Amino acid sequence: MTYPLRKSDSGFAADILDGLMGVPKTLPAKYFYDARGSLLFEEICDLPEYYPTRVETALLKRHAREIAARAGEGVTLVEFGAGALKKVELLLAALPVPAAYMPIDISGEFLESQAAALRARRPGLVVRPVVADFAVADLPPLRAGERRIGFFPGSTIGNFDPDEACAFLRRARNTLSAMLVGVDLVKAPHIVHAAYNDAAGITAAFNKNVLLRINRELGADFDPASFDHYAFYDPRLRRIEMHLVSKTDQRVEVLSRGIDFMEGEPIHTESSYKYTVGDFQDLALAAGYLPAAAFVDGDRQFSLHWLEP
Ligand code: AVI
Repeated sequence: MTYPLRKSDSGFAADILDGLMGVPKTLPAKYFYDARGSLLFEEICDLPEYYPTRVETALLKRHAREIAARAGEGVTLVEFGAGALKKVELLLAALPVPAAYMPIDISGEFLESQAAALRARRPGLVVRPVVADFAVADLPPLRAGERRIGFFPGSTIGNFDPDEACAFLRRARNTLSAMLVGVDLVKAPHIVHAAYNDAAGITAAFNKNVLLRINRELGADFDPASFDHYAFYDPRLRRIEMHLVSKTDQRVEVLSRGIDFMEGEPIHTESSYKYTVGDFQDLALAAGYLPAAAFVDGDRQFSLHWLEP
Protein backbone atom coordinates (compact mmCIF):
# COMPACT_ATOMS: atom_id res chain seq x y z
CA MET A 1 0.00 0.00 0.00
CA THR A 2 1.42 3.34 -1.05
CA TYR A 3 -0.78 5.80 0.81
CA PRO A 4 -1.79 5.71 4.46
CA LEU A 5 -5.51 5.30 3.84
CA ARG A 6 -7.80 4.24 6.64
CA LYS A 7 -8.90 0.63 6.25
CA SER A 8 -12.32 -0.59 7.25
CA ASP A 9 -12.25 -4.37 7.47
CA SER A 10 -11.68 -4.41 11.24
CA GLY A 11 -15.30 -3.24 11.47
CA PHE A 12 -16.77 -6.23 9.63
CA ALA A 13 -17.96 -8.19 12.69
CA ALA A 14 -19.35 -5.10 14.45
CA ASP A 15 -21.13 -3.88 11.29
CA ILE A 16 -22.70 -7.30 10.64
CA LEU A 17 -23.93 -7.71 14.22
CA ASP A 18 -25.25 -4.13 14.31
CA GLY A 19 -27.12 -4.68 11.07
CA LEU A 20 -28.62 -8.04 12.03
CA MET A 21 -29.64 -6.89 15.51
CA GLY A 22 -31.23 -3.68 14.21
CA VAL A 23 -34.90 -3.19 13.37
CA PRO A 24 -35.36 -3.60 10.44
CA LYS A 25 -32.41 -5.90 9.74
CA THR A 26 -29.80 -4.54 7.31
CA LEU A 27 -26.35 -5.45 5.96
CA PRO A 28 -23.94 -2.92 4.43
CA ALA A 29 -23.72 -3.43 0.65
CA LYS A 30 -19.93 -3.00 0.66
CA TYR A 31 -19.61 -6.49 2.20
CA PHE A 32 -20.85 -8.16 -0.99
CA TYR A 33 -17.35 -7.80 -2.39
CA ASP A 34 -15.24 -10.69 -1.17
CA ALA A 35 -13.35 -12.57 -3.91
CA ARG A 36 -16.45 -14.56 -5.00
CA GLY A 37 -18.74 -11.52 -4.72
CA SER A 38 -16.42 -9.49 -6.95
CA LEU A 39 -16.46 -12.27 -9.56
CA LEU A 40 -20.26 -12.54 -9.36
CA PHE A 41 -20.51 -8.78 -9.83
CA GLU A 42 -18.38 -9.10 -12.97
CA GLU A 43 -20.86 -11.72 -14.22
CA ILE A 44 -23.73 -9.33 -13.49
CA CYS A 45 -22.04 -6.68 -15.63
CA ASP A 46 -22.19 -9.06 -18.61
CA LEU A 47 -25.87 -10.00 -18.17
CA PRO A 48 -28.27 -9.03 -20.96
CA GLU A 49 -30.65 -7.44 -18.40
CA TYR A 50 -27.95 -5.35 -16.66
CA TYR A 51 -27.83 -2.32 -18.99
CA PRO A 52 -25.66 0.04 -16.84
CA THR A 53 -22.29 -1.50 -17.77
CA ARG A 54 -23.08 -1.76 -21.48
CA VAL A 55 -24.43 1.76 -21.80
CA GLU A 56 -21.70 3.36 -19.67
CA THR A 57 -18.99 1.54 -21.66
CA ALA A 58 -20.47 2.87 -24.90
CA LEU A 59 -20.56 6.40 -23.42
CA LEU A 60 -16.93 6.16 -22.30
CA LYS A 61 -15.88 5.00 -25.77
CA ARG A 62 -17.87 7.71 -27.53
CA HIS A 63 -16.65 10.56 -25.34
CA ALA A 64 -13.16 9.33 -24.42
CA ARG A 65 -11.43 12.06 -26.43
CA GLU A 66 -13.35 14.92 -24.88
CA ILE A 67 -12.89 13.41 -21.44
CA ALA A 68 -9.16 13.02 -22.07
CA ALA A 69 -8.92 16.63 -23.23
CA ARG A 70 -10.66 17.78 -20.05
CA ALA A 71 -8.40 15.57 -17.91
CA GLY A 72 -5.16 16.99 -19.32
CA GLU A 73 -1.62 15.61 -19.28
CA GLY A 74 0.45 13.85 -16.64
CA VAL A 75 -2.51 13.30 -14.33
CA THR A 76 -2.87 10.90 -11.46
CA LEU A 77 -6.02 8.88 -12.02
CA VAL A 78 -7.81 7.68 -8.87
CA GLU A 79 -10.62 5.14 -9.32
CA PHE A 80 -13.10 4.66 -6.48
CA GLY A 81 -14.46 1.08 -6.20
CA ALA A 82 -12.28 -0.08 -9.07
CA GLY A 83 -13.38 -3.75 -9.40
CA ALA A 84 -12.01 -5.47 -12.50
CA LEU A 85 -10.16 -2.35 -13.82
CA LYS A 86 -11.94 -2.71 -17.17
CA LYS A 87 -13.58 0.68 -17.64
CA VAL A 88 -10.39 2.58 -16.90
CA GLU A 89 -8.83 0.94 -19.97
CA LEU A 90 -11.20 3.00 -22.11
CA LEU A 91 -9.87 6.19 -20.54
CA LEU A 92 -6.27 5.02 -20.63
CA ALA A 93 -6.62 4.36 -24.35
CA ALA A 94 -7.49 8.03 -24.89
CA LEU A 95 -5.42 9.75 -22.17
CA PRO A 96 -1.81 10.82 -22.62
CA VAL A 97 0.09 8.37 -20.33
CA PRO A 98 -0.99 9.30 -16.79
CA ALA A 99 1.64 9.80 -14.09
CA ALA A 100 0.00 7.02 -12.08
CA TYR A 101 -3.21 5.05 -11.72
CA MET A 102 -4.50 4.42 -8.21
CA PRO A 103 -7.42 1.96 -8.07
CA ILE A 104 -9.11 1.84 -4.65
CA ASP A 105 -11.20 -1.22 -3.79
CA ILE A 106 -12.33 -3.04 -0.67
CA SER A 107 -11.85 -6.50 -2.23
CA GLY A 108 -8.11 -6.95 -1.60
CA GLU A 109 -7.28 -10.29 -3.21
CA PHE A 110 -9.33 -9.43 -6.29
CA LEU A 111 -7.77 -5.95 -6.61
CA GLU A 112 -4.19 -7.26 -6.37
CA SER A 113 -4.83 -9.85 -9.10
CA GLN A 114 -6.53 -7.29 -11.39
CA ALA A 115 -3.68 -4.79 -10.82
CA ALA A 116 -1.10 -7.43 -11.76
CA ALA A 117 -3.04 -8.22 -14.94
CA LEU A 118 -3.26 -4.50 -15.83
CA ARG A 119 0.50 -4.04 -15.33
CA ALA A 120 1.11 -6.97 -17.66
CA ARG A 121 -1.17 -5.42 -20.30
CA ARG A 122 0.33 -1.92 -19.89
CA PRO A 123 3.95 -2.23 -18.81
CA GLY A 124 4.58 1.56 -18.89
CA LEU A 125 1.77 2.36 -16.47
CA VAL A 126 2.49 3.00 -12.77
CA VAL A 127 -0.32 1.14 -10.96
CA ARG A 128 -0.69 1.74 -7.21
CA PRO A 129 -3.60 -0.35 -5.90
CA VAL A 130 -5.06 0.66 -2.54
CA VAL A 131 -7.12 -1.84 -0.58
CA ALA A 132 -9.59 0.32 1.34
CA ASP A 133 -13.21 1.32 1.72
CA PHE A 134 -13.23 4.29 -0.64
CA ALA A 135 -16.15 5.80 1.26
CA VAL A 136 -13.87 6.55 4.22
CA ALA A 137 -10.44 6.53 2.58
CA ASP A 138 -8.47 9.73 3.11
CA LEU A 139 -6.50 10.67 0.00
CA PRO A 140 -3.36 12.69 0.65
CA PRO A 141 -3.68 16.44 -0.07
CA LEU A 142 -2.91 17.58 -3.62
CA ARG A 143 0.73 18.59 -4.06
CA ALA A 144 1.52 21.88 -5.81
CA GLY A 145 1.22 21.35 -9.56
CA GLU A 146 -0.33 17.89 -9.20
CA ARG A 147 -3.43 17.20 -11.30
CA ARG A 148 -5.50 14.38 -9.88
CA ILE A 149 -8.66 13.10 -11.59
CA GLY A 150 -11.25 11.02 -9.72
CA PHE A 151 -13.03 8.27 -11.67
CA PHE A 152 -16.17 6.83 -10.08
CA PRO A 153 -17.95 4.72 -12.73
CA GLY A 154 -20.74 2.13 -12.61
CA SER A 155 -23.26 4.25 -10.67
CA THR A 156 -21.67 2.97 -7.49
CA ILE A 157 -22.54 6.43 -6.17
CA GLY A 158 -26.16 5.17 -6.32
CA ASN A 159 -25.37 2.68 -3.55
CA PHE A 160 -25.10 5.64 -1.15
CA ASP A 161 -28.19 7.43 0.12
CA PRO A 162 -28.28 10.90 -1.52
CA ASP A 163 -27.02 12.52 1.73
CA GLU A 164 -24.10 10.09 1.90
CA ALA A 165 -23.41 10.62 -1.80
CA CYS A 166 -23.24 14.36 -1.23
CA ALA A 167 -20.95 13.91 1.79
CA PHE A 168 -18.66 11.56 -0.18
CA LEU A 169 -18.37 14.02 -3.09
CA ARG A 170 -17.73 16.90 -0.68
CA ARG A 171 -14.90 15.03 1.09
CA ALA A 172 -13.28 13.94 -2.19
CA ARG A 173 -13.45 17.48 -3.55
CA ASN A 174 -10.47 18.87 -1.61
CA THR A 175 -8.16 16.15 -2.89
CA LEU A 176 -9.12 16.16 -6.59
CA SER A 177 -8.74 18.48 -9.57
CA ALA A 178 -11.83 17.02 -11.29
CA MET A 179 -14.08 13.98 -11.07
CA LEU A 180 -15.84 11.78 -13.66
CA VAL A 181 -18.90 10.04 -12.19
CA GLY A 182 -21.18 7.44 -13.80
CA VAL A 183 -24.82 7.77 -12.75
CA ASP A 184 -27.76 5.50 -13.62
CA LEU A 185 -30.83 7.44 -14.72
CA VAL A 186 -34.50 7.27 -13.71
CA LYS A 187 -36.38 5.21 -16.31
CA ALA A 188 -39.34 2.84 -16.77
CA PRO A 189 -39.51 0.63 -13.65
CA HIS A 190 -39.71 -2.67 -15.55
CA ILE A 191 -36.28 -2.04 -17.12
CA VAL A 192 -34.66 -1.40 -13.73
CA HIS A 193 -36.56 -4.31 -12.19
CA ALA A 194 -35.26 -6.76 -14.81
CA ALA A 195 -31.66 -5.61 -14.26
CA TYR A 196 -31.81 -6.74 -10.60
CA ASN A 197 -33.91 -9.88 -11.22
CA ASP A 198 -31.97 -11.58 -14.02
CA ALA A 199 -33.25 -14.84 -15.46
CA ALA A 200 -29.95 -16.66 -14.81
CA GLY A 201 -30.14 -15.94 -11.06
CA ILE A 202 -26.68 -14.32 -10.85
CA THR A 203 -27.95 -11.32 -8.88
CA ALA A 204 -29.67 -13.71 -6.46
CA ALA A 205 -26.38 -15.59 -5.99
CA PHE A 206 -24.55 -12.26 -5.50
CA ASN A 207 -27.09 -11.20 -2.86
CA LYS A 208 -26.92 -14.54 -0.99
CA ASN A 209 -23.13 -14.66 -1.18
CA VAL A 210 -22.94 -12.20 1.72
CA LEU A 211 -24.49 -14.90 3.95
CA LEU A 212 -21.76 -17.37 2.92
CA ARG A 213 -19.17 -14.72 3.70
CA ILE A 214 -20.63 -14.19 7.18
CA ASN A 215 -20.60 -17.98 7.72
CA ARG A 216 -16.96 -18.21 6.68
CA GLU A 217 -15.59 -15.13 8.44
CA LEU A 218 -17.75 -15.07 11.57
CA GLY A 219 -18.49 -18.76 12.04
CA ALA A 220 -22.22 -18.23 11.45
CA ASP A 221 -24.66 -20.90 10.25
CA PHE A 222 -26.84 -19.15 7.65
CA ASP A 223 -28.54 -21.48 5.17
CA PRO A 224 -28.74 -19.33 2.00
CA ALA A 225 -31.40 -21.68 0.59
CA SER A 226 -33.74 -20.60 3.39
CA PHE A 227 -33.70 -16.98 2.12
CA ASP A 228 -35.26 -15.55 -1.05
CA HIS A 229 -33.59 -12.88 -3.17
CA TYR A 230 -36.12 -10.05 -3.44
CA ALA A 231 -35.42 -6.86 -5.42
CA PHE A 232 -37.96 -4.18 -6.33
CA TYR A 233 -37.96 -0.64 -7.66
CA ASP A 234 -39.63 2.08 -5.58
CA PRO A 235 -40.50 4.88 -8.03
CA ARG A 236 -41.12 7.39 -5.22
CA LEU A 237 -37.67 6.92 -3.70
CA ARG A 238 -36.19 6.27 -7.17
CA ARG A 239 -34.26 3.29 -5.92
CA ILE A 240 -33.96 -0.44 -6.26
CA GLU A 241 -34.01 -2.18 -2.90
CA MET A 242 -32.43 -5.62 -2.57
CA HIS A 243 -33.48 -7.84 0.30
CA LEU A 244 -32.96 -11.38 1.56
CA VAL A 245 -36.30 -12.63 2.86
CA SER A 246 -36.46 -15.46 5.38
CA LYS A 247 -38.60 -18.35 4.09
CA THR A 248 -39.32 -19.66 7.61
CA ASP A 249 -39.18 -18.82 11.29
CA GLN A 250 -35.56 -19.57 12.10
CA ARG A 251 -32.67 -18.79 14.43
CA VAL A 252 -29.17 -18.18 13.05
CA GLU A 253 -26.03 -18.18 15.20
CA VAL A 254 -23.63 -15.32 14.46
CA LEU A 255 -20.61 -14.92 16.76
CA SER A 256 -22.39 -17.05 19.38
CA ARG A 257 -25.47 -14.81 19.33
CA GLY A 258 -28.87 -16.12 18.26
CA ILE A 259 -30.50 -13.94 15.61
CA ASP A 260 -34.21 -14.71 15.20
CA PHE A 261 -36.04 -14.38 11.90
CA MET A 262 -39.77 -14.57 11.35
CA GLU A 263 -41.12 -16.12 8.17
CA GLY A 264 -41.22 -13.31 5.57
CA GLU A 265 -38.80 -11.05 7.47
CA PRO A 266 -36.33 -9.20 5.21
CA ILE A 267 -32.69 -8.19 5.54
CA HIS A 268 -32.19 -5.01 3.48
CA THR A 269 -28.86 -5.61 1.74
CA GLU A 270 -28.59 -2.81 -0.85
CA SER A 271 -30.21 0.32 -2.26
CA SER A 272 -29.35 1.52 -5.73
CA TYR A 273 -30.56 5.07 -6.37
CA LYS A 274 -31.37 6.38 -9.83
CA TYR A 275 -31.19 10.10 -10.67
CA THR A 276 -32.37 12.50 -13.32
CA VAL A 277 -29.50 14.44 -14.91
CA GLY A 278 -30.79 17.63 -13.25
CA ASP A 279 -31.12 16.04 -9.81
CA PHE A 280 -27.59 14.69 -9.95
CA GLN A 281 -26.25 18.06 -11.04
CA ASP A 282 -28.06 19.65 -8.08
CA LEU A 283 -26.44 17.09 -5.78
CA ALA A 284 -23.00 17.90 -7.25
CA LEU A 285 -23.66 21.62 -6.79
CA ALA A 286 -24.67 21.00 -3.18
CA ALA A 287 -21.35 19.17 -2.71
CA GLY A 288 -19.49 22.23 -3.99
CA TYR A 289 -18.76 21.18 -7.61
CA LEU A 290 -19.43 22.80 -10.92
CA PRO A 291 -21.19 20.18 -13.09
CA ALA A 292 -19.21 21.19 -16.17
CA ALA A 293 -20.42 18.53 -18.63
CA ALA A 294 -22.92 15.64 -18.79
CA PHE A 295 -22.82 12.85 -21.39
CA VAL A 296 -26.04 10.87 -21.87
CA ASP A 297 -26.89 8.04 -24.30
CA GLY A 298 -29.69 8.39 -26.87
CA ASP A 299 -32.15 6.31 -24.80
CA ARG A 300 -31.37 8.36 -21.65
CA GLN A 301 -30.47 5.23 -19.71
CA PHE A 302 -27.17 6.33 -18.15
CA SER A 303 -25.07 9.45 -17.66
CA LEU A 304 -21.45 10.46 -17.16
CA HIS A 305 -20.76 13.71 -15.28
CA TRP A 306 -17.61 15.79 -15.40
CA LEU A 307 -17.44 17.69 -12.12
CA GLU A 308 -15.00 20.47 -11.24
CA PRO A 309 -14.32 21.49 -7.66
C1 AVI B 1 -22.00 -1.67 -7.76
N1 AVI B 1 -23.39 -1.21 -7.90
C2 AVI B 1 -23.44 0.04 -8.64
C3 AVI B 1 -24.32 -2.21 -8.43
C4 AVI B 1 -25.73 -1.61 -8.57
O1 AVI B 1 -26.29 -1.70 -9.66
O2 AVI B 1 -26.23 -1.03 -7.61
C5 AVI B 1 -24.36 -3.45 -7.55
C6 AVI B 1 -25.41 -4.43 -7.97
N2 AVI B 1 -26.33 -4.93 -7.19
C7 AVI B 1 -27.08 -5.76 -7.87
N3 AVI B 1 -26.69 -5.77 -9.12
C8 AVI B 1 -25.63 -4.95 -9.21
